[in-house]
Amino acid sequence: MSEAAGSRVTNGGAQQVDVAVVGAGFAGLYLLHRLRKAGFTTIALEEADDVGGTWYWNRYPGARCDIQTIDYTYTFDPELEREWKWSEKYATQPEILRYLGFVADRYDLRPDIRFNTKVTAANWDEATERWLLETDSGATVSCRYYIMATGCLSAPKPPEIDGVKDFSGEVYFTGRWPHQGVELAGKRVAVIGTGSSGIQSIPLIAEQAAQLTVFQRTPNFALPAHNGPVSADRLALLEGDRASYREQARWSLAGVPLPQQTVVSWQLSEAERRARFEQAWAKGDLVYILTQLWADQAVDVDGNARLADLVREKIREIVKDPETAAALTPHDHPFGAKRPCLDTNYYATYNRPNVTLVNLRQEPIKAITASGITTDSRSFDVDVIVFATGFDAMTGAIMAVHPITGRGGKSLSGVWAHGPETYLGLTVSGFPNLFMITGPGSPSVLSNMAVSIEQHVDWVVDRLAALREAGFSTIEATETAQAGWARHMADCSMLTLHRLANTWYTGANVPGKAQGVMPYTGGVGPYRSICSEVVSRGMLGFRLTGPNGAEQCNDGEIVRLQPDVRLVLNMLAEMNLPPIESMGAEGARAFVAEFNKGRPAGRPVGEIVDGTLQGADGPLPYRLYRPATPGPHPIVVYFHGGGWLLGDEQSDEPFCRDMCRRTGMIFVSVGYRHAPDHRFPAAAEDGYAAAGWIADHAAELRGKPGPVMVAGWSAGGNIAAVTCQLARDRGGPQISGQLLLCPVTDCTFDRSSYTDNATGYFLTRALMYWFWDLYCSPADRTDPRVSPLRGRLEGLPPAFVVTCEFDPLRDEGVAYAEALAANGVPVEHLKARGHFHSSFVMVDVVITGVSGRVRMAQALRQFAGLPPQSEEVRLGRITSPHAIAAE
Ligand code: NA7
Repeated sequence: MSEAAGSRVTNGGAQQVDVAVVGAGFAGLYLLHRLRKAGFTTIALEEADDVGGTWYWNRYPGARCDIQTIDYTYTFDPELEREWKWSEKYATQPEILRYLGFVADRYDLRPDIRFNTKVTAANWDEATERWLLETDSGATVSCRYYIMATGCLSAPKPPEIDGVKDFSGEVYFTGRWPHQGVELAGKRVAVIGTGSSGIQSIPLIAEQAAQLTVFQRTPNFALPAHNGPVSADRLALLEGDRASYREQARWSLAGVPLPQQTVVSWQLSEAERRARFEQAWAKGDLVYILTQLWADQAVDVDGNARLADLVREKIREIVKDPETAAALTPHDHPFGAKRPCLDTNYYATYNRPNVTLVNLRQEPIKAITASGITTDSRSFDVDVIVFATGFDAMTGAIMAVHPITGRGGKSLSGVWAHGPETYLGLTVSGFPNLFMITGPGSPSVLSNMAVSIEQHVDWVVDRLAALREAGFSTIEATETAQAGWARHMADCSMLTLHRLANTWYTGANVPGKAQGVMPYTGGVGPYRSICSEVVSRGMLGFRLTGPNGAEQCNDGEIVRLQPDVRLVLNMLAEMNLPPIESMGAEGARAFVAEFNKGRPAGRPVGEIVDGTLQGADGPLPYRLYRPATPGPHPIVVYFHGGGWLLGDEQSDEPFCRDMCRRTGMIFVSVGYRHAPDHRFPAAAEDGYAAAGWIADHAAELRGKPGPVMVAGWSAGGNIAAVTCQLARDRGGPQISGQLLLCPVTDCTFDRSSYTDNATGYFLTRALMYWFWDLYCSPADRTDPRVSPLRGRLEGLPPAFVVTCEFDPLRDEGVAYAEALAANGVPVEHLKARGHFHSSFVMVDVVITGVSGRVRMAQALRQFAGLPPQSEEVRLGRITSPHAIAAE
């Protein structure tokens, strides 16, 4: 045991340091190095007698990393990278442990680590603004900052099975495997658990044991690791340009430099999908197969099922006994929603004569007895029981290991009783100067941990140095910021399928634990940019205080946009486009056409027909989208967006296709005339004429005769609203409902959404001014045919109005919905939080728009007097949190 350089021991006996760290694994070691370089006095407290963390404890046979080791490594020092060569694609536990020991020695970290020391309590002292730590050795530590580098999988889960104490044989836990190894030769061994630890160890245990019985509760997806030397192509990539390789990893989604897939599964033929899958299967790379097959594999149940089915086929091919194969085949969770495992001969092990699989779903364990394990239907006498039953993940090591008491005597376990709440996964409101590395709310276990650890550590140490520089002594997340982060976390997790599985990611593996997706699912790169944004916005969401009453607090939420909207807007910002209004009408049209060209048209519908209808002053083109189901279908007359100037009957094709599929209705998108050649009221009169023509020709269009519905986005929403008023006043056509998506409804620009969202959300105030100028002279603007809010609103068809939070048009849409309701029109209003003007029509990229479109489709079906469609019911269910996918 040694004392941190520069630290002091006071009269009370507590060792005084600037920063105390718990844990000497990957995170703790790098923290020590960075803190020391930044000039902080530091000590790390470590329960084990050596460095290594997870890799110190998990010594079971076959323990390896499941991210390729050239990626699962420190990158902060190119010299270190040059000095250490990994021997395998996936290093074994002993090699990783040697590496961490090498790092500790190379940077002379051991003098600042107090081994064999467990923290037993941590208390925030308001008066001194310091944390006081108690330890099992009796020594105490006083520190300004307290950092938990405790790892995500360090607190093993108790076995939860009666009778373990009665067992007369040997008991081992994979997470606490004896250092001297275990002699299994000739023994009858039971393994309980088939997560990564079970799947890695079972093949090796089977080779040694006389008889191995595996007790499986839930089958897991496993993929061959194809371990061996580091793959030559990856190595070449790394060595070709190490700095850029590492930088790409830092900005990637999972912390491994792989591109983002754009092709979705239904755009590929079955043969193409199979070829991609076979290539991935042969690669033996978890991150590759989790991200590189098709873009919808991790976000869409159908896209995921296409991949999961192929993995299931492989299991059936490898395992000879069909009953065993069936038991080993997962059906209760999407592929990747639970962490898939990398294996070496796992499935083939069940073809060995000395291996038996017991399916606990059919015969649950009743108890452990003196001689072995008893299930509902059998007893198994064994000499050894290996528990590979996992961990109280993410919060276990932080919360359960020792009481942490923050401001006002509040305990962390009390505050987290209903689930962990953090700001950025790094801090907790009410716990000043406490940090967590890879805590709940950080990308951590859904990423390459090495990359996430380095990012967290750099961010925290840089902040501590900046606080010192600015003369602040405390830092604490605000409640607003923390609540905002929880909302953002929930928004992100709605995008993935993790919420559809019961896993240690969600806390479901520990009886009684609060449930919810704990890691940040928004990706490593986006997370990194958010952390940087917190700093660039003056430590947004943190309260900083210092001596003599110094205080700074920029309160607020760091991400208010939906996560995919944020990505789209960042991408658009990076394109540095000139303002659309500066392009001129022709230039703007060409730009929009080019922009749309790059986007997929959308999923197939039954039929697409182009034709011509009669407008107010001559023929107009239309495009009709017909569902694949038998007709005749109700008809929706659709008006595209584009400020009365841009777009055409094809420009909202992804939205029309999507809505056609969801509603089971015909969508007829009208190519109305555009400004500036055709100014007000051309578009309005065309809209009205088109609705009449379509209603009159419903049978010819193979639609259902009778009332039609109207729908439109933006200026198209304006035309749809106006059409309803004109139809009422001019004696038809009959309109049974209106869907107004971000409609233009009025000609005043003084509502706050015009100011709040004037720039930065693609549709700008300046662009709207330009549209208005080209379409409509000031004298005409109060005409209800362009400002329907100024028209008579009684007697209009029921409406579904959608407004988006970050849209200049938001407040006039809100005003229209309210005015309709005030005039007795049945109105449903969707106020889309975190969305922008284009959210719902960017079908291919703004996935969080799905639930809104589900509601729009339901509304249209209701207008048409139809029951909710079964697909909607399904989509409605899968978008509700914590539902289990039963497909
Ligand atoms: P995991 O992945 O949590 O796996 C634990 C396994 O143990 C899993 O199959 C569990 O089944 C099973 N288990 C847990 N408790 C019981 C009881 N009481 N009875 C029967 N079976 C039980 O932990 P690992 O250590 O394998 O892996 C953790 C991570 O480390 C891994 O994801 C990688 O990231 C590295 P269940 O699924 O809960 O039905």
